[in-house]
Amino acid sequence: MGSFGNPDIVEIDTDILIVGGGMSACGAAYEMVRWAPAGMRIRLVDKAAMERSGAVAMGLSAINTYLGGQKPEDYVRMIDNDLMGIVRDDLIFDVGRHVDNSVQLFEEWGLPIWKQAGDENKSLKEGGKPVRSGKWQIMINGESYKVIVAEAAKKALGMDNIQERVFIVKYILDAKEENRVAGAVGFSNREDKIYVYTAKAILNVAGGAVNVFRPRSVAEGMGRTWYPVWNAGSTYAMAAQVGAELTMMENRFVPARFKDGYGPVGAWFLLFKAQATNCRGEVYMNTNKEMLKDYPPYGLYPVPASCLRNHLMMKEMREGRGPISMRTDIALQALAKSYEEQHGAKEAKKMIKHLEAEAWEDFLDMCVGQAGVWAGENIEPEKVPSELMPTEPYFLGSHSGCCGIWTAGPDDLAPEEYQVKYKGVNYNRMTTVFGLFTAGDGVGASGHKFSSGSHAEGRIAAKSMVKFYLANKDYKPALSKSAKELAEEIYAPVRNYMEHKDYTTAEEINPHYITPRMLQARLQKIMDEYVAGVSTMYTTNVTMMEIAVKKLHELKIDSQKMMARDLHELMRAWENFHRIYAGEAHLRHMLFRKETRYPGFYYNMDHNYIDEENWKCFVNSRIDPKTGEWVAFKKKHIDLVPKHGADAPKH
Ligand code: SFD
Ligand code: AMP
Repeated sequence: MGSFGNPDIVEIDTDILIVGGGMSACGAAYEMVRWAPAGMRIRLVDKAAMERSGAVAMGLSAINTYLGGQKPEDYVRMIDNDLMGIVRDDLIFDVGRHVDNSVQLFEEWGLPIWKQAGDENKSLKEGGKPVRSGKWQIMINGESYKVIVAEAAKKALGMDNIQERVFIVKYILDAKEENRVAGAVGFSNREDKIYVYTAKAILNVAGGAVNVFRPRSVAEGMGRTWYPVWNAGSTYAMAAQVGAELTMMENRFVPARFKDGYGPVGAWFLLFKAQATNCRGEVYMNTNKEMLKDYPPYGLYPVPASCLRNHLMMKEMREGRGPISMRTDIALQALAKSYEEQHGAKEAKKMIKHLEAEAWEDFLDMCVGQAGVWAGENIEPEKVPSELMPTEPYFLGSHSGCCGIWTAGPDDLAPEEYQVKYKGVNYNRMTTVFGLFTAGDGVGASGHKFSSGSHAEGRIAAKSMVKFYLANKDYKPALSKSAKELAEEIYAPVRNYMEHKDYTTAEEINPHYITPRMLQARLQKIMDEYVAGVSTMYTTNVTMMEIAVKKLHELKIDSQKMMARDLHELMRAWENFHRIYAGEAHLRHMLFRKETRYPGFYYNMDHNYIDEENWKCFVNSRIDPKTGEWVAFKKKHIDLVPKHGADAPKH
């Protein structure tokens, strides 16, 4: 173990600190350099290696947000409906009007984007028409998507300004100025080093939260989930701990995914036009259509919301008509038949081979584990269907969910209620803690950004941060805790281990400490069984949630006894601290909202209905950083784009 346990403390002063190296961070790094005045110092810190960090690590096969000439207003309407009417129109519109430029840059940097016949050699910028899987989505050859985007960010920022494999543990408030972020602290997961940063502004973009709930995967498969296992709710926890207002943390995303491999379904539903059926071969989206009428106006939109699609599927599962199957067989055979009819047998043969390759590539590009399941189970998708399953819940603000942090909107769109001002000036994407910004999964109440929108939002935040820096150049951060105190706090799990390890002969069993793995299992069990996880088929009630509050309280006390035998385990310990906070925020918001806004994501059986009159509002919460007290409250929702009236799309 060498000198492990006596970390060097490295203090770094910078102007801007970017925490995370994912899509938002890469967008921010690229954009910030373009606006930064000479001499402005920027530093990016990622817990992993940027080429393969975050949600896009494995690559993607589609870019889910590319407007390509469609109106941002329509993009707002689609998202408003998908997230059951409670979103921030200003933030969404802002992403909508900027996102295409990010996609065009990806192409310029080398990302292959599928084009329609005849446009193969025309870039998007030159007017080349992409192959659309859906109204908003385009297909890519994206195995190396993240590598390409990270390379551009690294080139812009320079490797001297980037630190990889440093895990940020917490933000630190200024010692002199109320509600102002002054720095961050973290540790290397490769060397025995603690880093203490001071900064004038911080971008908090450490992704969403996975593995708060017990996953469906078991034993050695536990590392398999849909969203990235290494994103542990740091974004939400670290912001909440310094007093940033969270919003819509009651929202979660429960995607329907290919069973066991967690392969995404979008390309199958949208590009290959597959349908999902119950054990009798019935298409539940048709047979259960009437259920959509229970949720006006959302259920009546041309494309039912993601949670409502689940709602219709779950009825089949609950009533014993599972398994649910994606009819890849029917879809591919239908496409093959149409090729034969249109192009003749010889040409069709080539086209069918190509089609089958595309079906595999969808997973090879984005979720290689699913291709592994197909290979391992001898599944030929053109011959047999594959099972679908709703996954365990995830917290995210960039995909089809909208939990996150409350932020300022753009000056030209955000009404007074949606602005956050520092010294009288509104700063787009600033949280309610001055100097602390966020993007991507961090920004609440504005889902469906996906990879491209997160990149664009990182760029939006970056520009705003430069404005903040310029207006507040004289600020000198003063940390409210000494570097030594912070180092001791971070290494507490190491101390727990060192001090008590010789007490028993079985290293993992000890009355004085608990392994991060065990603590995580306990958190997941509480969340799963009481807070509407898979074991109760996503149902809970007020009594169950109140029990969970007590259990989480005990868990938090015991979490102080987590141990760490090495740097990797230390990271596991701190990920758990973050997961607990993210989980608690979710629970507290769910308890506060007295309705079931997202049937199909979770059901509060004491209030199993939508109450538009009383609950068409944001639920926000805040921890008082001085007392640790957590309060939840309502915040007014404002429609800026007309929704279900005359302007709404027709069936
Ligand atoms: O098929 C710390 N996503 C999809 N987006 C698309 O555009 N198309 C798709 O096809 C999408 N699909 C999909 C997607 C994700 C996944 C996992 C799969 C399939 C299998 C969503 C996007 O990927 C997602 O919206 C964005 O990536 C979100 O961006 P951002 O920046 O909010 O998060 P990130 O990229 O995960 O990056 C997080 C970074 O933070 C680091 N980090 N660093 C320091 N300290 C800490 N404490 C940290 N904690 C985390 C991470 O290392 C990472 O760099 S489909 O399903 O629809
Ligand atoms: P997914 O693969 O489920 O993450 O979805 C990728 C994209 O396709 C997202 O924009 C989803 O909203 C969209 N999508 C997935 N399934 C459907 C469906 N059945 N109908 C309409 N849109 C869908």
